[in-house]
Amino acid sequence: MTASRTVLLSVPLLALAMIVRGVRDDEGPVADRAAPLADSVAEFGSVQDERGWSYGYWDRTRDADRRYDPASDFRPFEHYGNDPRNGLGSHDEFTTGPLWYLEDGRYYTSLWAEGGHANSGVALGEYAAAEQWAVRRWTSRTAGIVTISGQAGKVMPWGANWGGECRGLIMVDGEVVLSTVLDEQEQDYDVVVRIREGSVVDFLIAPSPSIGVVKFTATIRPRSTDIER
Ligand SMILES: [Ca+2]
Repeated sequence: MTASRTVLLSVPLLALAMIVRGVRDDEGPVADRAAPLADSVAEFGSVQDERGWSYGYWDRTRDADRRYDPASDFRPFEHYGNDPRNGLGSHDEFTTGPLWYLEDGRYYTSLWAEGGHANSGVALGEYAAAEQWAVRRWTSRTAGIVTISGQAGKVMPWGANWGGECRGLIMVDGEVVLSTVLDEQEQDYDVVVRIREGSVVDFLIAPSPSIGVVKFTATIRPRSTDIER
């Protein structure tokens, strides 16, 4: 069963969201009919910074202040393709497609079209004990109010080391606009935010300290008519 989680940021936006969400017809909610500005799955690819999307991580273990600063703590992945040692891309239980990753066989930290994987600060076999959050980034070329919606949850546990929850966060220009538990019940989410031209929207997958295969998708749609495509 799919649950729904909605996060609304302020009274004016709450009012706006309630109005929009209250209007439905056979085509579904009004917000769903707006053509997306961005789609994390459809626009996933092998080139960094293409169509506004980039793929990287934050190494919290090596961060002196242990606080995520989008301007200085985001590191882009350098490797794209398959991960034969980690094996995330070759499991029968789920399909990732090609992945961006940090270092196959040393860290699990990676991203693929529908999701990603953090690395734990707890040592797991030959894997380095480093708390690394996977960070999918979208940089806006427009300004206005948008709805960010998608699905988030752990795809599957792999026994004791991979049981338990992870965390998913969305940050807009360094401000947390969504923080959610990623457990084995996949959830729909949507959040209404104001963005500016050049805004950085980060989708973070964090260990808790459990890790695992996580689905975290995002579609960004305009909420207001002042958005220029
Ligand atoms: Ca920092």
